[in-house]
Order: sequence, then structure tokens, then C-alpha cells
Amino acid sequence: MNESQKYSRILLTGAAGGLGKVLRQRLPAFAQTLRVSDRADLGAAAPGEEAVVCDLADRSAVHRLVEGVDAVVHFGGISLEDRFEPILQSNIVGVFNMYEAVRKHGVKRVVFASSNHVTGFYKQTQKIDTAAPVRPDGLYGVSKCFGENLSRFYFDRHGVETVCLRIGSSFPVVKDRRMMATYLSYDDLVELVRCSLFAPDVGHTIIFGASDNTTKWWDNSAAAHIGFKPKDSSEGQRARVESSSPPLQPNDPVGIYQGGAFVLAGPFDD
Ligand code: NAI
Ligand code: 15L
Repeated sequence: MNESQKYSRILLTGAAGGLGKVLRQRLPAFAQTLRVSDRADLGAAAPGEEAVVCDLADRSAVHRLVEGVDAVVHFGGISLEDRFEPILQSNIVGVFNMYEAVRKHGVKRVVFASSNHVTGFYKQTQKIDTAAPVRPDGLYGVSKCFGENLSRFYFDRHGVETVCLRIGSSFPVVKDRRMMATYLSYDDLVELVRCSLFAPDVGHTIIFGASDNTTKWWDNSAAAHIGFKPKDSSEGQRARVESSSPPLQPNDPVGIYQGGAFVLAGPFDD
């Protein structure tokens, strides 16, 4: 597949979520048909779309969901720290179901929404690359480590290519001081997904997803073959962010660790 071609059918999971809604608007440029899925309501299918409500934890439903697809953009799942059971079902059982279906249907390429929280316990004073050992900052981060490792296994054993996107913070605007480093604009997110879909021979690649922010915690040099060159930056939002959010105390873990408030979230199970 190269950029002058379109995929026949891309499956987008998590299509009812924050980033899913963005990608639902933008992925049609990359495929003749976009199959959108979520366990939440998706509304009516637009022209060129197929809408399928599906719980990722339901193995046979996921198997049917993947039939006829030639690439998967897997954004469905629990996106915050939570109790273990929902994380288990959506992010661990769910991602296993997805890779089994992908293997059985011969899908060649997956773009997996991992998260910066796989390395959330590195300090904000550190700069890490994609080979740094994982240091998840919660059960959510651990579940994304599972997805990264599972996809590594499915490439080594079965030849399924995956690009794991360790997304920073992808929202319409920068919301706090930490996001000055972690911000990924929606345009840069779409560009990251486009590069991940069309770069040749990605094998199994891990890449951090951040815009070209002045403060950089992540080194993507080992993922240069993906060709991702972010165009936006958080810098233009600095004055607003710094005037609306006071500096944290020096001993506050939220300001010490890359994962920010996630390092203090939960556990929610007694
Ligand atoms: P979101 O929470 O808005 O969307 C996730 C979607 O997944 C929801 O629509 C939800 O219904 C669906 N979902 C959850 N469990 C499911 C299941 N068992 N079966 C089917 N659908 C299920 O999250 P957002 O912000 O859109 O993030 C999308 C993906 O990107 C997530 O995997 C998240 O972990 C990841 N991510 C997002 C970041 C961000 O800044 N927005 C940062 C890092 C990672
Ligand atoms: C994530 O992994 C979450 O899905 C998202 O909601 C943000 O909290 C983001 O990380 C972040 O670190 O800001």
C-alpha cells in the first residue's frame, strides 16, 4: 500500500470517542470504505461508511467486525485509569480479540492507540526514546503495555504489522502546564495515523505522539521511518495556560512525573 492508493476498507474502533469522532471525519481520505465501530451509539452511517456497534470483549462479534477489512485503526478501549475489571475486558481481552481476528482474517496493518502512560513514571526532567523500558503509571498504562507486547508478538509470530502510537494529550486545546509537553493537535494526530497507515515495512514500531512542542520529553528517532513530522506546537497557548494554571509545588508528583495526575489515580479496587 502506498499513499497514491487507498485502502479498500479501514476499521476504526472507538469511533464514538473523542479521538474517534475526529478520525471518523478524516479517515475517509484514506479508504474507499470506513467501517466505524464502538460499543456506544454511532448514529447513522454516512455515505462510504459502515457502522457496527460491537463490544471489544465479545470475541465472536469482534471476529465478525474484522471480516473484509484490510487495516485497523484501533482506538477503542478504556482511556483513563479505572478499576481492573473494565480495563481487563476492554483493553486486555479486547485487544487480544482484535489481534486474533486480525490474524484469522489476514489483516496486514494495525495502528494501535497506546499511551504515554506506558512510561508515565519517568520524570519530566528526563528525555526518553521508544526503547526505554516501560514504567507504567497505573493499570491503564499496564493494559497499554499489554497491547504493545501483544502486537510485538503478533508481528514476530504472524507477520501482522503494527504501529503503536504512544499518544500524549490529544485535545482541542492545551489544558494545563503538563500538556505544554504532551500536546498532540488533532491535525498532527491525523498525520501520525496517515503516516502509520502508509509507511512501508513498519514491522512493529513504537512512536510517541506529540506535536512539535518546545518542551520535549520524547525522542522518536528510532521511528523516523514512519515519516511523522508534526507541524503544530503548544507554544502559542503558553501565555493562556500559564496565566490560568499556577505552578505546582516542587514536591507534587503531578509536576514531577511525565504521567502527571495519572501517577496518583486509583487504585479503585478495594
Ligand atoms: P474516549 O474514552 O473518548 O474513547 C474511547 C472509546 O472506546 C469510547 O467511545 C468507548 O465507548 C469505546 N470503548 C471502550 N471500551 C469499549 C469496548 N469494550 N468495546 C467497544 N468500545 C469500547 O478516548 P479517546 O480520548 O478518544 O482515546 C482514544 C484512544 O486513544 C484510547 O484507546 C485511548 O487510550 C488512547 N489515547 C488517547 C489520548 C488522548 O489524549 N485523547 C492519549 C493517549 C491515548
Ligand atoms: C491518556 O492516555 C488519556 O487517554 C487521555 O484522556 C489523556 O489523559 C492523556 O493520556 C494524557 O496523558 O493527557
